[in-house]
Amino acid sequence: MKQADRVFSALDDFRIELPSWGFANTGTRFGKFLQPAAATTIEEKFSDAGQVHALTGVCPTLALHVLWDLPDGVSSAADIDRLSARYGVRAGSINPNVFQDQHYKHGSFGNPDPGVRAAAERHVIDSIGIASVVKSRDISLWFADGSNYPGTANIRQRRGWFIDALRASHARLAPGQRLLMEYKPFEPAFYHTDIADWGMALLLARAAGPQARVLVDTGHHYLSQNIEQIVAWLLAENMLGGFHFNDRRYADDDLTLGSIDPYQVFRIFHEIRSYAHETGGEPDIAYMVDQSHNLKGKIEAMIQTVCIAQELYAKASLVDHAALADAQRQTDLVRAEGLLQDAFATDVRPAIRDWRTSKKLPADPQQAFRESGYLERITADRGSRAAGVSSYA
Ligand code: RM4
Ligand code: MN
Ligand code: MN
Repeated sequence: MKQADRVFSALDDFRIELPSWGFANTGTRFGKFLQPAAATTIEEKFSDAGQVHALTGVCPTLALHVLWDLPDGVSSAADIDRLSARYGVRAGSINPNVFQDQHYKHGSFGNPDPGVRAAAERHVIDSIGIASVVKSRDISLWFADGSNYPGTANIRQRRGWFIDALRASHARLAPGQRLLMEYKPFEPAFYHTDIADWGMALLLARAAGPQARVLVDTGHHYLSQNIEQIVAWLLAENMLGGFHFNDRRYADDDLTLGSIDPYQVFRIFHEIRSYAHETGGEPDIAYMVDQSHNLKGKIEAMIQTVCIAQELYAKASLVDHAALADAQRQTDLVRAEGLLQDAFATDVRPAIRDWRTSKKLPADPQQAFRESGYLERITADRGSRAAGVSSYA
């Protein structure tokens, strides 16, 4: 296949979900810098995501956060159909929140208090109900559970509580729905985190039931960890459910995907393309962005992320798998490595522009956004209201 054809067919199948929280005012634990254009209602989040989808054509779904977007549970879900019809994006993964309420101070599924564990389980089960109402497939679980000081938590006992609550939650899934298990090494807990790495997430997903998979947030690894190897193993185990895209320099920084180490993202995509090539089937992976920019313009940052993801995915689709297998067989190390380096060094931007034009999309979505006047319009409309601050961070 010609290079341009490879890029076209790779992009045809590549969809990226946007996070509703990426359009809201967020900050660090030291403070927030408010943006007048930030979305403060779910309608504004749908509207902003609709802009990104209209310009890139590859972001048809919006991840929703139950506490921030659907505070009244199933009854707030009723409006989602109207918003989807109006703004052209559907509800994506449903993200329960079992970390912000005061009673979660010592954990949710791992809390020593059975009443709090039950409340967390109820919230996850309610979230599964919301997913059914808004016709979402994935319920994406991230737990802040952990402890700050040695000896203060019974790690094995908490693991058992997690298994019980995950099984009970999994039992409520409708056919076709999935539970995604996200892991994170530390923060907010600084001594132990109950689901700290992919091994723990994998074991818990297996214990939960057949519809559970692991979610890899690219920022949730220690420095220098080989993320593509984790991806390769999860693919081989048929346990890779999805990604949260972002980049990191120090810890869970939520920087723009590929802004620090684009070759890492390329290598992750290479493992996925290579798995598809070898098995002859596309793995079923939900690609989602998990970034909420404090300094960059939110919509611009999303467009930039989507374009970078497409570029790196397209580059990974250029690797010549037959030649690579041959070089690996012959242990021709320099040729094998060179095949990856050549693909990574290829400028795929002209082919991506052509792909966009062929889909009647703007060749440069960022420029099209700047020329659209949307940002000026929402800055004036939203900025004139009393500064509303959304609940996140
Ligand atoms: C975590 C993780 C989750 C996100 C929370 C707020 O670090 O990335 O996906 O929902 O932050
Ligand atoms: Mn995440
Ligand atoms: Mn994170």
